[in-house]
Amino acid sequence: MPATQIRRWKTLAVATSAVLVGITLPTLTATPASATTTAYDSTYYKNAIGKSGTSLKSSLHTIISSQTKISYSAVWNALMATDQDPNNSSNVILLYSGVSRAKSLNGGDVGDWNREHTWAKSHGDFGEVTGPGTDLHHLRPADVQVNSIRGNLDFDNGGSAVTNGGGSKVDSDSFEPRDADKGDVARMILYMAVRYEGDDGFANLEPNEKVNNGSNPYMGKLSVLKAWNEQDPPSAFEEKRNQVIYDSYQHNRNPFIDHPEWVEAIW
Ligand SMILES: [Ca+2]
Ligand SMILES: [Ca+2]
Repeated sequence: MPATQIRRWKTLAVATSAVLVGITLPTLTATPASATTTAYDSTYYKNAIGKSGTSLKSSLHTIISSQTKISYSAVWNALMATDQDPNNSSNVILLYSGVSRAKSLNGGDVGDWNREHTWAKSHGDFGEVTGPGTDLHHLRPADVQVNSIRGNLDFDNGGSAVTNGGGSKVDSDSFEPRDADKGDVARMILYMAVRYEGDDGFANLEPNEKVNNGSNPYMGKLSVLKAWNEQDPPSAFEEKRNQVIYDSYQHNRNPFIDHPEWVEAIW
């Protein structure tokens, strides 16, 4: 056989391998969009890497429970930093509505923004004392009236449009954030489930498949939150606020913003 033909076949074999690799890779990475390695894998997350299920949840709980806690009054100024409008440093971006509003309009009147507990504080009854009630990883600026409409509802798809809600919906037993906030909400709720395991004087918070959870320490619906995590991957805004909380306030991270694929690895 001429040497040139052997070379051609070898070239073909290499090309075929490359194609096969090309076919295989998308299958291997068919987890949520940001299933990537991060700068923190070899440091902050080193004891969690390679784990899954309850083992991963337990490791992450230990890692993220090492944190600084702030008072509820300090939350105001913290949110002005974590949720600052990237296009206007005088404003914050409000959860659920997406509205950009002056930082100075913090308060309780119509037209103000206030401190939304994404994990409703009545679900586990942790209130506003320092702890889950002041944890910046689930606290967001929200319009006073939109916050009131969300109330302590569980999360699910469906309902009618919330007035000035940016596309968020509500019905008698659940709230659906606008599309751009769906993944944020999912990752905040699941952060709370991992951070609070009942070992620090507060309730063990967990997601479940129900609505109407009331004052039980549960938040639904897990299947919907998992879908939202995939549908709305972490944005630059969400990643920045995670970094600001880590660098300047609590010194812990939301693992699901760094590794959204860990939602499926645990639940
Ligand atoms: Ca988002
Ligand atoms: Ca928990």
